[in-house]
Amino acid sequence: MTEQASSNDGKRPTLGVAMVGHAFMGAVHAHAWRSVARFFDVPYSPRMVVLGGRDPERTARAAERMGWADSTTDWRALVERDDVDLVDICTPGDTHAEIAIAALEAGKHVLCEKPLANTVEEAERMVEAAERARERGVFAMVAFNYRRVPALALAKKLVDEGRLGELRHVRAAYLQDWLADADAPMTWRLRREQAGSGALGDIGAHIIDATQFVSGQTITGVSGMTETFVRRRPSENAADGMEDVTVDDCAVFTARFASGAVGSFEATRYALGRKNAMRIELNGSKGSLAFDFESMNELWFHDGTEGETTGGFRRIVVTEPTHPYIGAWWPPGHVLGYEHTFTHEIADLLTAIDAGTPVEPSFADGLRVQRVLAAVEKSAENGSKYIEV
Ligand code: 4PW
Repeated sequence: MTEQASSNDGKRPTLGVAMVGHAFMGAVHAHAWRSVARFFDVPYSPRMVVLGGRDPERTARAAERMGWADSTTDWRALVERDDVDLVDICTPGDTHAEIAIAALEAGKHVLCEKPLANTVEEAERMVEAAERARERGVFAMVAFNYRRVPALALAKKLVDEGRLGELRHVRAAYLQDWLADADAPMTWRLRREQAGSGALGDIGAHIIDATQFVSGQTITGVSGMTETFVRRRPSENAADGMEDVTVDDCAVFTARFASGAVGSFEATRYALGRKNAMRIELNGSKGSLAFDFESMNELWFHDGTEGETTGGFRRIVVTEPTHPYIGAWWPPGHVLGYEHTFTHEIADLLTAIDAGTPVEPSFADGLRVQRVLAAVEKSAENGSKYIEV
């Protein structure tokens, strides 16, 4: 580990950051690394030291565009660098365990994209590595960014304050449509060996984490089904121009929560017209909450204690400085976007590293989600049998 928190001319100490992967997630993480210290009073000034990728020219171009000082195709050398304090992993799931464990063993903090891994076994090894690293003051976070949507952070606050009372129903759906066209080309997200699973792990993982986070309850059992609607897709990698899709296109499952609440979950890439509709509704004995990411600055709240005359769902526009994270940004009514959730995540991570307080979501939280994903797949393979998590 380098001289982290080394002096920076009396300013905030620098924290050397390396990132592996520079596609969609890499771009949004890089954006957050660039902006976090400009808007949040974080304890470190991140220095974007090096970007890792597979192709030297593409990686160098991405580094230049995104603001990384250097680039490399050797992630092993990247995690060993003395000027790197934290490794940010934005690669497909099949590489998460190897890179994260190597980085933690090298004494680097880790931020790892979700789902944590492709299997429960990999996730368990990552948790063990994170626990060993923690004893040396090294932190690991899994990037379930939606926890840092201000409206969902507010939802959690309302639940924690008891505004919903006893939780009864959780209703969650993550709806996209980018695969609805049967001619859409093959991508790594449709290969089990790279992605682990399909819609289930990619977007179902988000609603599993988000509902557990907001409700404060863990999922204890599931019954599910999965489907692959288009089994072969155009591919440059295949001799005959077509490649088998080896993951689910959609997953539907019911769940029990530790408190006795029940939930329904749906993850699909075939909901025509829905682009990134991550929807969550919670119904309790005293009130209800509803959220849809396509209107991410809004939270709907019904206070059942108000009575019928003035009750009813009301729209909270989550842009007030008193709302979570908003104080760092714009005046009321000037809405935030997808990218801000990553800035919030990194702000919280830097604060926790400095304070030595637990980082959330931790790798253990990531493992918890991984166990639910595995249980849904097992249930689907066994005719939707109820499987305990
Ligand atoms: O993590 C998710 C991705 O893998 C994202 O938040 C949305 O769904 C956008 O792309 C996928």
